[in-house]
Amino acid sequence: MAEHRRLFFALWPDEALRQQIAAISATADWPRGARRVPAAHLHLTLVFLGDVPAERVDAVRSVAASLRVAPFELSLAGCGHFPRAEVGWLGCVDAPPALFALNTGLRQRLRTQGFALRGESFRPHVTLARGLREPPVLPDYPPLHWPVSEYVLVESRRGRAPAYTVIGAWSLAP
Ligand code: 2AM
Repeated sequence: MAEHRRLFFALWPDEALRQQIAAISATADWPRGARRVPAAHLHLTLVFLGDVPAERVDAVRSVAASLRVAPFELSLAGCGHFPRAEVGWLGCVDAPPALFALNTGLRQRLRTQGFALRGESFRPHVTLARGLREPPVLPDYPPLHWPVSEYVLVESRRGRAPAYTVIGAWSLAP
């Protein structure tokens, strides 16, 4: 069978922000069975591609390189729950148009290149835990400031503990 790689585009917080998010997650009251996302894996998914034939990864990189979006700032606040996926997350309040431009720009270009993407709407969030049947209960926390200057392409390897590897990064430019 042809080799495939499981890929997604994401925003990857820097170490300081990751530690802030991890600290919130560490003090939450998680029910039994919830699987917390390790600090090193915390991210905001932009577009999930799923399994991509290895020979098409260069086309994915070209799509990323063809996009021009200016740097922007995010504010993480509050929390929420996707009941079907059973994930609990930190929300993104007043997300700027540039974030949606990045999502739409990537999706449109990927589709033009023949990549099949699901039609789901984009709800920016940072997943904190999986296997969660009920909404998370987090401590109160002040909004987290996230200056975004790049987006990344990530490979996800399945296993008992999934492993994420950043395999490409592109700078946002005014
Ligand atoms: P999440 O952002 O809600 O956690 C890698 O699996 C990343 O892609 C995860 O962050 C995950 O969701 C996101 N993702 C989006 N759609 C997915 C899907 N159909 N299957 C697996 N992961 C998906």
